Amino acid sequence: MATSLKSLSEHSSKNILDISSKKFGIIVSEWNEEVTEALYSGAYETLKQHGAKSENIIRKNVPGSFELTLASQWLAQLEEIDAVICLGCVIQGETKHFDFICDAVAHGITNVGLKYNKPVIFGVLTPDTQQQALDRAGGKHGNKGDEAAITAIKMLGF
Ligand code: DLZ
Repeated sequence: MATSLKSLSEHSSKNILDISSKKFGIIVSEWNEEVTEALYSGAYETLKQHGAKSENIIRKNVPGSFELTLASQWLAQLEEIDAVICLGCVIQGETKHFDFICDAVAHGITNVGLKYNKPVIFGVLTPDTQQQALDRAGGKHGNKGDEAAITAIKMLGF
């Protein structure tokens, strides 16, 4: 059975944080929009369920996952933003750029998080097929957007 992220209630209570005053940036890639919109819904609702205020959740779109890095920098450099969640979907069968895009985003947003000393969460699906992506965007394998939001909250409570 695949492992999944522990929910906040299963997580150590010392890491649970009042996020009502925390400000989140969520960046959504428009490629594979059906998938990324579902990831966004999951992330947004999870933040709200854990106490984030809707006015403190800032959404920005980018054309594709490759652009997540620069956009995450634009948000992370803002003093008022506490954490950034990057959502995208790169489907292996559809692009020879798969490895380039995935590597670039993974390294890029890692560097942004280190540079600005803030959580910048990798919520990018990298499946072989669209069905596998849908299965992880509100389907039978849950929603990785929820998990990205929970990861952001856990990191803020570190
Ligand atoms: C070009 C491209 C391709 C072929 N496939 C995807 C994909 O599956 N998922 C995704 O998020 N973006 C894709 N892109 C677009 C790139 O991320 C990027 O937007 C362009 O290369 C322009 O920089």
